[in-house]
Amino acid sequence: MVENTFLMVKPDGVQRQLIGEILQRFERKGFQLAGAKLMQISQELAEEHYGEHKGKSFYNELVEFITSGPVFAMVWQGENVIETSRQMMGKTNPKEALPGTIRGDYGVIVGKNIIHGSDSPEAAEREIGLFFKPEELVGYEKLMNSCIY
Ligand code: 3AN
Repeated sequence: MVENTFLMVKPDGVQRQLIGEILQRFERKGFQLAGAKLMQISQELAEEHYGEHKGKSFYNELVEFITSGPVFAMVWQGENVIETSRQMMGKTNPKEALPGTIRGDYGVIVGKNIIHGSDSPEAAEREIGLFFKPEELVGYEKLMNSCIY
């Protein structure tokens, strides 16, 4: 089933110039980029995006960090992209993320773990809607029977 997911290079990944590396991993895997933008997250958007973590010990740190510099927001499309992109990112804590995953290869601590990715179809729909207007996205459905599928 073709899905869309929301992925975001966090401020640490942008500052470490990992946007190209991360784009390349998802492109080479065979997923298709349906939208992308470099942006500064406002306090309001950060609080909405991370609403489920409100009240947790790391919530303030999380909001402060995600608003600390530009992020690179993306929508990726493909078969099973939500689960597969989570595997490609690796575990939340880079200490536990396997080598070969993005967090396993580039991250060290959980507070600076390079990338965000939606963890369910519901989260993907919510997060895409928070970050992108429908007219900022493209679709590849008509090309799906070409090289990859
Ligand atoms: P994931 O990003 O893998 O879905 P979540 O949703 O559990 O992980 O956590 C959201 C973000 O909160 C993580 N990407 C990480 O930056 C931060 N975070 C999670 N747990 C901790 C923690 N114990 N200490 C500091 N930051 C954390």
